[in-house]
Amino acid sequence: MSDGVVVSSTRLRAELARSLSDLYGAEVPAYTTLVEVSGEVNTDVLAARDDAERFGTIERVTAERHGAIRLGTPDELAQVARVFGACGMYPVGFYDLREATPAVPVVSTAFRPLAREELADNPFRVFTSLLVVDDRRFFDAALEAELREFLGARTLFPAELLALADLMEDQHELSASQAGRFLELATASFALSPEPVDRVWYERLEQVSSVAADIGGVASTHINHLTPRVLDIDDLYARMGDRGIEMIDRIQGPPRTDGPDVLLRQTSFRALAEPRTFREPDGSIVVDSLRVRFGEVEARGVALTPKGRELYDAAGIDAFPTTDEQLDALDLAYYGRDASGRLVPIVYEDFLPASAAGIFASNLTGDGAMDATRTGATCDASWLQDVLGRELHDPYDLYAAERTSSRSGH
Ligand code: OOG
Ligand code: NI
Repeated sequence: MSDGVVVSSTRLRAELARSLSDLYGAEVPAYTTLVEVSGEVNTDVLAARDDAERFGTIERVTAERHGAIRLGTPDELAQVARVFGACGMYPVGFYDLREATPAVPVVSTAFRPLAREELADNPFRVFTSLLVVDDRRFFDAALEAELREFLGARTLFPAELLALADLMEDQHELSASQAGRFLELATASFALSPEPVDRVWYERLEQVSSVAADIGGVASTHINHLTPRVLDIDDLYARMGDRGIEMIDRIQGPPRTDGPDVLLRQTSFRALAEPRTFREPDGSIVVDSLRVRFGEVEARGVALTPKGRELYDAAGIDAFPTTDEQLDALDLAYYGRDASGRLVPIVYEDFLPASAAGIFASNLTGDGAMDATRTGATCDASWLQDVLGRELHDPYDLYAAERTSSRSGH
């Protein structure tokens, strides 16, 4: 980026997605294979199917990534909201993964662009989880206090990064050099840290939950996975197998049908052992490994209405009609209309708690230990919104508004 040029939040988001993709590819080489195979599948689907771009242009889909990060404190979440806000990414949806099977001691949201044009330009989104340290089913009072002390002493996002983020949100632009610095600092704050991991502390947390150890056992955060989007996930699954990369045993989300693709389908390969340095109880530093980060891929379909989602959760995808017209007429899925009045599916831009829990579970090192006889801390959507210090958007409101505006000719 040369000087004299100003950088918009849209551009900053695209650059951040690219920069994190370069980082993750360097850290986890199998990710690069996944991106390559996704590109091959997308090229083939584009050549074979007239409607290949019905859920987004090939440019959007090729650049499309979602990341996942895990944080330890409300302050960290409020800070990352400013970093993502600078990139035009806002919190959408509330996911309580403590209710999943197996339960994971986090609540989550996803930062993403809201407007259709912004999603079309670059749909980068980040599934962001917050450890619930005061949930007594997982952490007793003593462990909570130690976690709070450990987490309170670390700084994930440097003050200079946060100042640049606030500047972008105030002025809606940064100079090229400010944007370059923002990207450098933001990318570094999501890189895997070379800092030694305290072995005893990490293992204590791991006994409760390996997600708790990944969050609270280390002094920084990191991208947990970065997920490309593919136009035919069944084909991708088969091709990864052919390349000798072992995927988890299934594709999560609605199985393939003859009807329109709905919601989100995902699959992943299991976390690979990565070298990490540990500090042993005697003070010595040794290189060992951890399996935390993995590769995931996703395919997206039309967003379901609350009525459609209820039907899906209760009866599965086989209960659905098989045409766009019927899905629309029965108010099961969201559609806009194009200039000639034809139905255009509104793409599902969010996540599925059951799949998210499945993704977490397929990569946990043990079951952990939860005491279900105790009660959990109440961390609901309104609590999360207070923590974020900004509106927590409801995905259904966004889809409904888009449908309305598309049909009233705006
Ligand atoms: C997040 C898991 C959720 C997805 O695609 O459903 C997720 C995590 O592992 O931190 O990314
Ligand atoms: Ni994911």
